Amino acid sequence: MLGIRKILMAGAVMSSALVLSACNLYKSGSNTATGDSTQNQTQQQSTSQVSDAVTITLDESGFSPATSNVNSDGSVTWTNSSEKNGGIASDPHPTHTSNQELTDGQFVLNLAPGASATVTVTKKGTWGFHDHLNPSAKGSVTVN
Ligand SMILES: [Cu+2]
Repeated sequence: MLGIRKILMAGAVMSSALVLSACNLYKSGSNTATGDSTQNQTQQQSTSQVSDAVTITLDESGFSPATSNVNSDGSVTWTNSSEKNGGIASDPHPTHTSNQELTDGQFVLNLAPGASATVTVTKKGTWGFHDHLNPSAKGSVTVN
């Protein structure tokens, strides 16, 4: 008789512990989800706003923004703000076969200092690009 009571009590303690931990799991789970979605919204506003036209500037420190989002059928305007010639090229260097829409179908889109050029992009995906004359300068544009 005593043995059965002990087992029953142990069962009661265990099930209340389970309820408590389930409660905590639920609470921390929902807190985490809220934090994540707030963070994602902030990131989207700062780095991945989708628009019909983006301008990507090349200067001595590389491309800015290094990543951007544009709608399919939108445009990318390349601006060379550096004091050197720029050679906009689709990845991968040196074959440039990924997406030459970025360079208006050309192997390299040459930009003199101060020059700019606008191209139309239609192929959806994330496309890497670089400066063919300085391949360590790179970035990507996502076409949505
Ligand atoms: Cu290249």
